[in-house]
Amino acid sequence: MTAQIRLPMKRRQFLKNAPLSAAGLLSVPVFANYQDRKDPTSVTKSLIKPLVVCTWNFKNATAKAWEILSNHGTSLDAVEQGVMVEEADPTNETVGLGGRPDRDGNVTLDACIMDKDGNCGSVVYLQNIVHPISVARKVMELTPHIILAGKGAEQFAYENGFKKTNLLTESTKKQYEAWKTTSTYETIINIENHDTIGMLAIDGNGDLAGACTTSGMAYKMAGRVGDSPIIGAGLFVDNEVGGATATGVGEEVIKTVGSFLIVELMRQGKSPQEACEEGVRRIMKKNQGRTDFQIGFLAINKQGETGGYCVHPGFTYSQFTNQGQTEQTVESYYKK
Ligand code: SD4
Repeated sequence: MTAQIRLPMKRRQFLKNAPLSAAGLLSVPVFANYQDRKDPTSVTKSLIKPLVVCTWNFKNATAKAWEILSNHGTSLDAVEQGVMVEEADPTNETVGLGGRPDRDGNVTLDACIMDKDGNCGSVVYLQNIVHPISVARKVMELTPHIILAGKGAEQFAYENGFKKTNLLTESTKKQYEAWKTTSTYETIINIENHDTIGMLAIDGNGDLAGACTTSGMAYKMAGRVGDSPIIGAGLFVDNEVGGATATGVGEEVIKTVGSFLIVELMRQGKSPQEACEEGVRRIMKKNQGRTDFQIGFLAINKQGETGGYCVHPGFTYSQFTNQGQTEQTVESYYKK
């Protein structure tokens, strides 16, 4: 049995493009038998399902994932095929084809995927392959390992039928040539508006999966690996509790093992929103007064509640449920 409630102010999130929200007020379906979060692992059923969310407003990606979920597909297939939409989009300059290169001009990709049983696969520093997420899935399913790096990952990809592709586009090549003439390397806040895609889904069976894929920080040092392919940092899923993913300056996310932290906070009873806020606060505590970086966390719990929080205003996420597709703008540690 479902009922509609209005969320308290603190938990309210703001909807853009929310065709089903009335008069600008967010309401979400909740259920009469909603369980106490104090023991989230006792919840064996997802109450809002299917559900998919991803970092930023990647509507096409959540639409693709929703197509799979609404046709009784698994959350694993949904997150893989969902993020593949962005990997294949040459205009997304932080993911896959058309991703910005490192400072030597090479596009190097990081990705990981995690399923309902806690299995995971990851590729780091992968070149010349449009869909690192699918290579990561194959690492998970076909090898005794979890992470393959660089040349070994690329070789494994070719052995599994992936084609060699030049990932540098005319646009990213031009930008790189311009950057070389002007810049010494430093991280500039929101230089790339951090459009890494991290996606979390619950399928019709109530099972969770997640995927995260990126070309990393633009003009990074050759060999640099960020948080996105590191299980527990850029992504973590525990089918008993929930999942979390991150976007932004990966070094800071790795230092707190951010996504794992958020899932563990949810295990202790926090809502996804509260857990994301605590995750950002932990990072800011270690970086007191520092304003020159962005991080956004996104989380869902087993019940299908969602939440997000970021350092600076501007982080949004896309959501698709049987109530339709929305873009949610999350609150931030620093206000405008
Ligand atoms: C990284 N977290 O490599 C990624 C960057 C990112 O959009 O989110 N870019 O550190």
